[in-house]
Amino acid sequence: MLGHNQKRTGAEVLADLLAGYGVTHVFMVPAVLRRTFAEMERRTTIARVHTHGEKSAAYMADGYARASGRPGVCMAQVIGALNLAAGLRDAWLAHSPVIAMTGGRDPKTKFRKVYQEIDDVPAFEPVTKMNVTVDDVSRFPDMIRQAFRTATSGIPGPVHLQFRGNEGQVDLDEAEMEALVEPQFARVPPFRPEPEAAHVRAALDLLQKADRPVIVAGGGVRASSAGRELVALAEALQIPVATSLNGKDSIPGTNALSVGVVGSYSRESANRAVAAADLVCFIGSETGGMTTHFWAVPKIGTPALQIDIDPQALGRNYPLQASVLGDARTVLTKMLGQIDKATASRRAKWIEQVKALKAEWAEKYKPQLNSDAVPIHPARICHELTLQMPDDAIVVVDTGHAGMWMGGLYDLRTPAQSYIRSAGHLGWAFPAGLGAKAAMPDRPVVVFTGDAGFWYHIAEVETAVRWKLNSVTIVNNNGGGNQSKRGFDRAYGGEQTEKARELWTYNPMNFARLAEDMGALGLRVERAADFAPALRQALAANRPAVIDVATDIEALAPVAVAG
Ligand SMILES: Cc1ncc(C[n+]2csc(CCOP(=O)(O)OP(=O)(O)O)c2C)c(N)n1
Ligand SMILES: [Mg+2]
Repeated sequence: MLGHNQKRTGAEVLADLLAGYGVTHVFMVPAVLRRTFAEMERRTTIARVHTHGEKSAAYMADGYARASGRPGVCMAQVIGALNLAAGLRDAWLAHSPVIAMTGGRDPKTKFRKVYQEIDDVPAFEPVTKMNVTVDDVSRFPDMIRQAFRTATSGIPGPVHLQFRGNEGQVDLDEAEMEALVEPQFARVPPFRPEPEAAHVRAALDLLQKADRPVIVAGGGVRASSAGRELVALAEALQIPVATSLNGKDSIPGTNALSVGVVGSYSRESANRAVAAADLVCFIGSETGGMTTHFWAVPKIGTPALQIDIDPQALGRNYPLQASVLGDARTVLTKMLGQIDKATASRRAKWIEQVKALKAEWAEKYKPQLNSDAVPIHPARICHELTLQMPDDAIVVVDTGHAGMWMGGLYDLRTPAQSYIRSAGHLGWAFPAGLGAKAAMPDRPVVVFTGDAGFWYHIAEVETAVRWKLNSVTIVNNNGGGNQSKRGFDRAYGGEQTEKARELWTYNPMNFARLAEDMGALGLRVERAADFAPALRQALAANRPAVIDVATDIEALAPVAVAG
């Protein structure tokens, strides 16, 4: 059929395809696709990073994908498949293009109680855009192409391929195959769908006529790399910009029009500005619970318009006065081509009002941001990071208080800085940071996590050292999962008992010492003034670094305001 009659193994073809799509690392726990790994060594330069758990392998692939826009690949044999599936959940929530490969059932042995086997496929269903079995080796090329196409196109997201055989031994089989690559799907976005001109016009008219508009930029803006166009439009028309946590790096926090992250893990000035708006323009946002503080900010019924690549997102939670279907950057570019800058002046009063909201926030948090307290106040770390972060850093943030502290109090200073965050899973950030560093070795990667978050995958410090994945991990070490403090106070009807602390506190731990024992640089910081020099030392270390910061267990992150 292909005119050369040459048979090739699945392993050869899979190795060639992955290399052809530009994959530089795969993350896995063996044993899966062993022959493919041998072919990778022979035929490619792909690094085969074996980790201490399948979930962290999935998080590494996710961090790799979010930092670079290129699909991240992770793998597990049949017994590890559900551990891998668990790790795809954050990628699913954050729309990250992860390709998961597992070993799976062989028709010869299924239903015979073969060792380690269950039917894993259904478990991947809720966390993937495509969930398929590859039972015959001749299907390797088309299924791999479909995996890259699906992971990167439309709203990106994870996919799962289950290869026949508990270790995917179908890769040993031979067939006439060609390792044809479609480079378009090697990164996000493969397409930039054009909007309808009339829809762009209608949306722009609304924005230009509004007296108090706000833009809410979501993860779709970063997926489309539309930050520059977003800032250009906001500046030309004088429209304040709030972001979701996923969209935080679409506008530097230091920009005069940036009001911060809106929603639940947010900044007061953002919630106040969005609540006071007479028109909210959502761009690349799901308008989900987290970004809208469970649909309280803005209130449902606030005049809204929406720009999105997904028709099903348009109007899901807010009735719309206009909607534009298309790629964010393309839509914003079209708008910029026909704006009337003169309309900006009608918003002068609004801009003054927003400035006052920002100043009020800055004044209120000044003492925390500059605190010299011992143990250290976490807000001070956020402020130091705003000041000290390298201009091209990738910042990777865990959830819980870490997400609240950094989402609300940390500011990116340059358009070249990136920000990615756990979409809900505690423990995501440290392994995701290793994946980010694998994908973008020339950029500094700085992780911010709590101690409970760091405990999850602490064994991966050894992986980081082994693979020279030189991220810097800052552990906000308060000796417990203190986001739980408020919840347990409530559960005990006011104030929890001393004994209740056993539900959320840990033994004191020096993570710097543990990190050193595993071969990383470990630095312990107990006074705020020592943090900046430690960060500089860690960034220059040329090996993975863990900065263990002793912080105040009583410090509680700011809670969201409803307006
Ligand atoms: C997989 C998972 N399990 C449980 C939670 C609930 N949770 C959110 S924050 C948190 C504690 C966080 O502790 P730590 O990382 O030390 O940060 P801190 O709040 O102390 O700053 C927990 C248990 C979660 N988000 N994800
Ligand atoms: Mg903690």
